[in-house]
Amino acid sequence: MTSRSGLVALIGAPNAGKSTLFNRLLGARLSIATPKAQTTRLRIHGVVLQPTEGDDSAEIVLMDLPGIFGPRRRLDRAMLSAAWKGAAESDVALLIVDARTGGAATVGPIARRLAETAREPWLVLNKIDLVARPSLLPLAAALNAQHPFRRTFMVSATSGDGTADLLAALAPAMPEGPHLYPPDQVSNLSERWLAAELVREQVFLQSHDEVPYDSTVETESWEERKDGSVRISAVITVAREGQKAILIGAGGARIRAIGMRARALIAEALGRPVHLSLRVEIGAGWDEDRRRLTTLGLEDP
Ligand SMILES: Nc1nc2c(ncn2[C@@H]2O[C@H](COP(=O)(O)OP(=O)(O)OP(=O)(O)O)[C@@H](O)[C@H]2O)c(=O)[nH]1
Ligand SMILES: [Mg+2]
Repeated sequence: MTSRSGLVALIGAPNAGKSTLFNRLLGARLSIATPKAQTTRLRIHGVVLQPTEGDDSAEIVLMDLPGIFGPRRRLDRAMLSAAWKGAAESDVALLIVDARTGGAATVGPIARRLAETAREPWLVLNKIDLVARPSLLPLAAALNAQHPFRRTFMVSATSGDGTADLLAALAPAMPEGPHLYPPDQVSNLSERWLAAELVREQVFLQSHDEVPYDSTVETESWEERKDGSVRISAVITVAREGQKAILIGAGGARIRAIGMRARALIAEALGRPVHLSLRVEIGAGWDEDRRRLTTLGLEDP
């Protein structure tokens, strides 16, 4: 019996559906996904153990990565560098393309660089539930004509269509080697991080314009209680006074709504009752501050 283990990068333009596909392949909601672009900021690992013919189960370490876009801030550059680093380290790199925008100018440069960076780039057309079937083959052919991909898949991350085939193909493509994660660990993300990310997801869903992009969330304290529940406090940092007022809302209505929804999702993820308290602080320039980005896991120390 041979043991297989490998790293699989999910790379692509913002909003292509990388995190949704990551969660679907994993069968768990580990990475936050929203309709807004540039939701993912950190590299997140998720482990899938996939049976293979004749082998032990293959360990597929999926890496969800930030989307590729034109960087403006130090935060953006750190996100971009995390994405390309993930592609370079991967055994297989999946280029996730929104099938509705596949031919668009954003995909070409990403595909070109991926062909230079990654050992084994595969093409994955996502959101096939939103396009007419006959348009998929010409799109796959056009992208393959620009950059020959070893394999091409068509999936819907939301319906799950095609995703079992993708996992079945990934397993034998993993190199031989010992597993990287102990059997009881499915992610590199700690519970503290996950809690902060689930609060940030609600900030993305419940605020608009530049507010989500100017916000970051950190878990400040974590207290396990005797009754089996956990008391968590988190701080949302924004860039300006006006953004703080927006997030708090009239009479505190918005921050209460964010807290209520995030609390329910954190409790579901942790499998135990959660008390969550949130506060909002102003940290002008946090997205340009190297030390701050390092504590957020986004810049190498
Ligand atoms: N209809 C449909 N919607 C999808 C599919 N996959 C993702 N979406 C939606 O597309 C939006 C973006 O999804 P994400 O998974 O956050 O995209 P992402 O590529 O991780 O985006 P960034 O982290 O910003 O780079 C969300 O509203 C998803 O629900 C799909 O297969 N079909
Ligand atoms: Mg994402």
